[in-house]
Amino acid sequence: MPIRQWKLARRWLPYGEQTLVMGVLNVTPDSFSDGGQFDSLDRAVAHATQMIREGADVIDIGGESTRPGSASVSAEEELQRVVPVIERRAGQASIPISIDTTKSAVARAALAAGAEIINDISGLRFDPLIADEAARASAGLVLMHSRGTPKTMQQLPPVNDIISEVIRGLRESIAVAEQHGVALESIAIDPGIGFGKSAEQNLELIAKLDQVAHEFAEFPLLIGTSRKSFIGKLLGDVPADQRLHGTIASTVASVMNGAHIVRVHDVKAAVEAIKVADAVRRTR
Ligand code: 7PJ
Repeated sequence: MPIRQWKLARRWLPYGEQTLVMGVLNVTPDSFSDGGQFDSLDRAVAHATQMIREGADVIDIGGESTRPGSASVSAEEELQRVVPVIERRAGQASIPISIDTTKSAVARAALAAGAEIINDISGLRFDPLIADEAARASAGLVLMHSRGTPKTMQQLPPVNDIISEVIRGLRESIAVAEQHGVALESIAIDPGIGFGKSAEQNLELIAKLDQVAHEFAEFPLLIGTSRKSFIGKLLGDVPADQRLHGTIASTVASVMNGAHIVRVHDVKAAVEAIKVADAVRRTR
């Protein structure tokens, strides 16, 4: 288990020995329904601070809900949501901030405000100019596999070999990133749990994550299972707020199968589970 380094805009992040935890910070009106702009800004910053206290290694800030079935948001609206939070948080710079966006204009503003990673759930399919922004800032770039758009992905005809499809899609995304001048050491890959996959295929991806890890051995492997609907389904259609223990099980399974970074909402629980999983992994 060699320690390797992921190149971000202003630092190198070691990975491979301890699994890294990426805490999710949604700055969308649905997550902060009441109050005005100022109130949601304060709440978002406080939430980030709490996740850092709980042991998060990266904060992933998103201003567009990319949940399957969701509508898109304009770049201006997305910017107004995320930039003030990044500015406030990056001012206290302790851990790197990631911007969860598929738009190059949002990525550019977020990097200027202090973000060090771009997390693109479309793997450069929606706006390839994201790669130019990553290259210019030498930022980290997460390339996630997805099919269709958030609006259409659950209606797409299923592919029959999901492992091959994820490997093919990620190779294509990496090639586009390279063409735009992104350094390979800045790229992380993600199989995109829940994005255009059936519940069974999500389980298959976790179960065979070692195959994906093996194919992309030179890249950090990120995975996000947190509160996703395949967990709800396994537990008897429970809502998102009752998926914590299922999330922990899928997170630990992912870590044992080669994930280097896990994207979660519940940082404290994930950090504790991963400390134990990492200790077992190191003893192997
Ligand atoms: C993911 C993400 C994921 C990465 C979302 C949700 C949906 N970014 N953004 N990987 N999921 N890299 O959190 O339920 O799995 S949004």
